[in-house]
Amino acid sequence: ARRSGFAGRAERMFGLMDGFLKNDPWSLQKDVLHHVEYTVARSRFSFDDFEAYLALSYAIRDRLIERWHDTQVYFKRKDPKRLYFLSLEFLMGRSLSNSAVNLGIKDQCSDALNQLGFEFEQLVEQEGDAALGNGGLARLSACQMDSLATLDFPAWGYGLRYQFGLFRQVILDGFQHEQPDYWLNFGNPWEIERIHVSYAVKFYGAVEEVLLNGVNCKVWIPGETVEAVAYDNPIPGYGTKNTINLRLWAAKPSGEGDMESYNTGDYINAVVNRQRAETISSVLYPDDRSYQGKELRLKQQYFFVSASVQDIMRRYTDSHSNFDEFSNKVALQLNDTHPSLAIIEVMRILVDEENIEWNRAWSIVCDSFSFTTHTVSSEGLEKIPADLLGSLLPRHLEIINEINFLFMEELKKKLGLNYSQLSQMSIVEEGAVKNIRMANLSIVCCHAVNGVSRVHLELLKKRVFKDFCKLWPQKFQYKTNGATQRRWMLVSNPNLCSLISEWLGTKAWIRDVDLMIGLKEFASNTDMQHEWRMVKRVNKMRLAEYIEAISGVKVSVDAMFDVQIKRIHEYKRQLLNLFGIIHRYDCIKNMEKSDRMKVVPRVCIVGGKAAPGYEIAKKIIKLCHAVAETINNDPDVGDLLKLVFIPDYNVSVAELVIPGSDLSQHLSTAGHEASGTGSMKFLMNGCLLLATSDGSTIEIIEEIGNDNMFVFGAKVDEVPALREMKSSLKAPLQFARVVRMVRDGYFGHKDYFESLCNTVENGGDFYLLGNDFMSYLEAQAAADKTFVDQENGHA
Ligand code: F58
Repeated sequence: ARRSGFAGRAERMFGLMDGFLKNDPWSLQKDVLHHVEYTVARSRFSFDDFEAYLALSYAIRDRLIERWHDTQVYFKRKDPKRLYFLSLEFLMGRSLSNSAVNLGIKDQCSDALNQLGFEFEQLVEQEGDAALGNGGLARLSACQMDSLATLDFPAWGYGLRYQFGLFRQVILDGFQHEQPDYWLNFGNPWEIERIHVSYAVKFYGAVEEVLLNGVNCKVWIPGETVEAVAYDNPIPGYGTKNTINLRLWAAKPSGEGDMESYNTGDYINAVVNRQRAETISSVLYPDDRSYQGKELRLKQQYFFVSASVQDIMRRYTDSHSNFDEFSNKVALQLNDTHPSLAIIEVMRILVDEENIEWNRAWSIVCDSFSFTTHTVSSEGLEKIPADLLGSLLPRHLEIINEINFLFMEELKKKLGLNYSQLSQMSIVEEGAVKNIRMANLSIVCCHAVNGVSRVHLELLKKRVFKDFCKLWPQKFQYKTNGATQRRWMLVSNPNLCSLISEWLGTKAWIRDVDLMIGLKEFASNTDMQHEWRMVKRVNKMRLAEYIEAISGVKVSVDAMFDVQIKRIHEYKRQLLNLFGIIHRYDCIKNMEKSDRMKVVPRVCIVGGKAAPGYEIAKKIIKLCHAVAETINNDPDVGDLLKLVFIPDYNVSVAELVIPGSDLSQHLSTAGHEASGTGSMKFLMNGCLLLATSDGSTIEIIEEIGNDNMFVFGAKVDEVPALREMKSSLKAPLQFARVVRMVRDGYFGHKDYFESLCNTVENGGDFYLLGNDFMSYLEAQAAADKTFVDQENGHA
């Protein structure tokens, strides 16, 4: 209730300010031509698609800036509690279409362009993705920014402006190769460089004790300084003027100490060394699950945290003379543990620079910070070698040790001298290499810890953070992930949206997705079914064209489009999908010709990137290509079965694939996917799900009912026992047969695939593919049946 009251006030306030810039096609066209001539510096009588894309983007950005200013002025005056979302990753994808849609000016833009001889949809294709993240966690950050803006929150996101985003995946002879993502090479019209918003970030050096006003104080004398420069990316809400900011930091050499190094005489070396500062924000780490304690990664984390915290504190102290109100005005939300050094940085500033007494600083920090975890296994938790942290950030290590000391003392009082438990909960992991456990640090210092689905919270309670949950049950909660319907329907599937708005008689569902339930009453309406199917068919045709363009494979839109797109990982079990496809192929080959008529034709689509060092994941990609090569060229099979791998999967590819899918697969071994968000995007687009009972799927099943999806496989609670029994379980014959085909070289590359086969046989099979195989095939058969029913008008 508080939120909507607030939103109402914001709306009234924003309503008072009518922008300078008009949004009719004529004004837009004038602005586009202005930018062609004066920003892109091309003649307004001759410019190409890319230049038109740039000019249109600048024209839209002007409108974003206007709203952004109004938003900042409004919130500055109101001084509400602000939400700061700190994340090392944001997968924003493209901005043009999304901005035009959220500003409500897409049709006007189209009209303006048509008169100039350009097409909006074609210009959209000129934009590269902003891929500043790996996978689900990073795309969730982007969706959350859209929601925060739309729901009128006074929120800002903070992140890193990597010069190279997630690597580009190039497939050569079926093998993945990685290439740098030169996303900034042609400029980025969506960002605003703020050279005057910059902060010095310090590293290395030592801590010294000095006497200040008769008191012994710790002073950190850093050894290196780098400058953080802000790049702002305005994020518009839908149906509101609220436009929030995503502030990304880039590293630049610092001007500090220039004279000294130049005076030493080695001018060239001094300049070259300074330039090295830029490496801090140069590249995103492409690992989607685990960490190595790398110095550069730690530098990135602290660089981003230090700049963000300085910026946040500056904004706070602009209007407050002390820190009494800090936690009432500032909420710092950490996206996983990657930005958790922010906690220590705030503590350090309060204690060392603001001279606030430790206990008071501690309570300000605990009240301000909360964090979300996206991990299900203890092995996936982030650890940083204490030596590394101590050399890069000596004062921060001291503060961590002090926090841990006080925490251990408190624990001893509560638990007694239970050393095993104390050592498990300690922030510092003792051993040959001393590590700082960033999750333990975050739990101890934050007032709230949240999981990303209901079962995720249960797993946190039962396994990952068992002891902490017992100690502080009130801290732990969950917020099941979501996906924004603005990006995943309005931008990517406008025809379906028009249909929904027409049948519902309102567009209100675009801000409040629950209203889509109203469609239920039309579910059996044959007109609606027909229209729905036509929309799907057009989307499938578009996807089929794309598939042919990238792979040369012609696919029939009458076939079921069966899709699995996500990062390649053993736990996500793309291998189970491939084994299912091989089984299907084998069945078709071995059946009587007359029976082939009964086979439901399928186009199996797989896409995703493997982390560059993840050998098994790379082999899965190669196997997919090898199987596709055999199947797609087998005349016995024809249109009954096709397999295509979509290279370089990213947000904009997902926007094309999802609306054209009939069935989507989410096959994680139960208990391994913290939530999963892909399934939600498919569902919104009227696609059936074939999934294990894992992560958010469990809640989806409760919402839509078991009979509206194909659920298979072991349940979360069954998995541990199955793993224990694994060596005594015999894999079904059908499973053994498909693995044997791969082992024996049916798809070539016999030696190369051997280690892949070993992961699922000989007592291996940690992810239980053999165990789940038969129920997977049953679910697939049920999907076939439903698809035929639907084609016959029974669905
Ligand atoms: C994902 N985590 C979860 N991590 O796997 C997924 O179940 C969940 O839906 C999603 O977060 C959003 O909550 C994930 O994507 C990463 O990519 C990290 C990036 C940095 C390195 C460690 C993994």
